[in-house]
Amino acid sequence: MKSPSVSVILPTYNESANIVKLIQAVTVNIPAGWEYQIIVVDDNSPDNTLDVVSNTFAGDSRIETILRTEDRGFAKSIRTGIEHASGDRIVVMDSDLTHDPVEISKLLHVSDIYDFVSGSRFCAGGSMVDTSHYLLSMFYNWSLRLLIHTQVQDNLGGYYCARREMLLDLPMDEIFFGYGDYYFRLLHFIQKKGASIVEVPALYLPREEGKSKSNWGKMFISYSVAGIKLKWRIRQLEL
Ligand SMILES: Nc1nc2c(ncn2[C@@H]2O[C@H](COP(=O)(O)OP(=O)(O)O)[C@@H](O)[C@H]2O)c(=O)[nH]1
Ligand SMILES: [Mg+2]
Repeated sequence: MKSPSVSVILPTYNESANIVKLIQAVTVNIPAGWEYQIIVVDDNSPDNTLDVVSNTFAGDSRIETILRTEDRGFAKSIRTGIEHASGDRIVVMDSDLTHDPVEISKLLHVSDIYDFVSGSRFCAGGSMVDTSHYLLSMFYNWSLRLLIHTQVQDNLGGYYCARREMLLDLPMDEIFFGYGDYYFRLLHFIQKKGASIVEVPALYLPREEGKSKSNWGKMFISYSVAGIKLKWRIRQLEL
């Protein structure tokens, strides 16, 4: 019988100080019996993240790199990774070690039953080490849920496992643009499709090395605009 397989997508921008530790941690957390592929999708990081990966894991064909130089961006990188992937399941996670690879086996296990499994900070047992970030995100998630009526509590987490075929069948152009806002568009279109979604608790850790590219003020505005645009789009599609 064919072994189950997973592709882990790691979008990177200037993560040379985190990426090796992350790939090693992902590798040890893939359950026995699973085939895997780790795809680092990099937007031409000036800190040479991709060279660090290629040099450290040279000769290991399970670790793949994709260099993007055009039409760059976080959500578009994730789309590139998904379209390149060959595993039956896809895991997407940030590359700064905020998403703990220790959750991978749980995500994979639950994805035997559900089409989409979201590692959530806000369901029972989920949390975030950075309390102010946690509270702000929680407030923001309430507002988002009021606006777009997603069925999950964490609409901005971005740590998930899904069936590849289900993801590829989504309207990708409607979803994969922008930054973390792509995640609530993804959840909306999965929900609309009638696929099964479940949240499992996850603890989000502080970024280990380097700096976040997010700016709270800008993010607040751009995510709010993205939420309103999605609401508008939902109305158009329902007409
Ligand atoms: N490929 C790609 N990855 C990005 C880009 N911006 C951020 N990332 C990666 O996306 C993840 C989340 O970014 P981060 O700066 O930590 O944002 P935060 O978690 O919202 O504070 C990290 O793995 C980054 O390296 C981008 O433009 N392109
Ligand atoms: Mg981060």
